[in-house]
Amino acid sequence: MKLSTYQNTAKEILKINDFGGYTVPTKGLYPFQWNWDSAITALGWMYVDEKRAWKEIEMLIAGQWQNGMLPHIIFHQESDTYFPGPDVWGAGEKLHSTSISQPPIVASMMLEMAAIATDKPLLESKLKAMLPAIVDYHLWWYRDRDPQNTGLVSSYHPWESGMDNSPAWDDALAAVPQVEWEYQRRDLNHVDSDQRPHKAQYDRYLYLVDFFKKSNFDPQIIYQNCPYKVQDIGIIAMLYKATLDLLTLCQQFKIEHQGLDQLSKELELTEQAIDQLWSDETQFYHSRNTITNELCLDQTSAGFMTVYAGLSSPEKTQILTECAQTWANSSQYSLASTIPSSEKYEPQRYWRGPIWLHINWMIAQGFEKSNQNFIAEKLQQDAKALLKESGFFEYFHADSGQGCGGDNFSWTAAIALHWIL
Ligand code: 2M8
Repeated sequence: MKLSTYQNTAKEILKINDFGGYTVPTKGLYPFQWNWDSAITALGWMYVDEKRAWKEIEMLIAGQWQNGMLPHIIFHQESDTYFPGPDVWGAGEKLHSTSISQPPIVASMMLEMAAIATDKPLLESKLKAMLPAIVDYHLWWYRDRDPQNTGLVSSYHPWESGMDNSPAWDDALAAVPQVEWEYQRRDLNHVDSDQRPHKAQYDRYLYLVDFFKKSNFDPQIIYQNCPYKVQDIGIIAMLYKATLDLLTLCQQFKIEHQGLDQLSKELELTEQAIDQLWSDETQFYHSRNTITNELCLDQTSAGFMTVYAGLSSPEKTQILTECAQTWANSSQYSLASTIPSSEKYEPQRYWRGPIWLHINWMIAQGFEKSNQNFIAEKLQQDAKALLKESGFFEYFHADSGQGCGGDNFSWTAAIALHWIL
């Protein structure tokens, strides 16, 4: 098939998932607006219609809470194909939403969008209108999720990490009680159960959702009593990178906001604290369960986000480069989301092994900037092969290359347009 045919398919996918200003990740399985999906998808829209691309982020900001949080899901309209929906979350202000966030990459995507924008007046007016809200969003992360100024924000739910059933959360999640009420999952109507999380995990995901509601979404109560609190290396690194990118945009477009100095200080705090998440034993960066104060010693691709963020020192980047090489060569396609030598590696099960192309892209950027082009190239080549062999799936089996999860997936289409094709 010709390159232009793939590009047209990617553009068509964005159009069929367009619900009028926001894009669903894929129809049926995920019928609402997801935070980091939308940020990536906006970048894809730049190759179709720039005005529509900025609209995607406007719709995300439309769901912003007064405290600055941009929710993980905005329930713009009803749907009975997904669970848990707005009734279970019982949250939201101007719009129904969830009460947690997701990896804060929107500022980084806006910087990428600014770099390729051809309509400069549109770019300038949109950034001037939207950047203050994004600054508020970052301030929310640092204020509500790091009240003790450790430099390392906490996540309160595996769904907040975006890497839902990653082995990194196994122990932290096992300590969360399970709901006892009956419920009906809808994801299994769309996807094989061996590609999705287990019931034991859903029982706990739902307990946390209930806990937030019973705590009236009060940040202090949640900070003190949440049975799941993790300093997620992925979120911390992506937040750091996005804060740098946000400050760059604010400077470039002369945005004034009284919180900008605060953001610069937060960057320094994270730089000073990041090595607390390095393990000498595994020679890798990990998340930390702040309830037990233990590192989550599983090796997942989230650890490489420190390279993407420019947070790892040259020495550690060298160690991570060697690690990435072995890791990439241990499955048929790279980069598996869990190290294939782990006994927890499952090449088809969601965030426990499969390949996610947006993650490949971010990790590749990190290694490219560190002059480790061979890894960046391998990730890009494998992404291209997966796309050509299997199509625009949500994620891919790391050994067989089979497309897994939902088909016609928005972030896969967006990353294809921006990086792969
Ligand atoms: C997946 O997560 C949702 C919950 O947020 C789910 O499984 O129901 C994750 O892959 C997440 O990272 C992603 O944003 C979302 C929509 O694509 O699906």
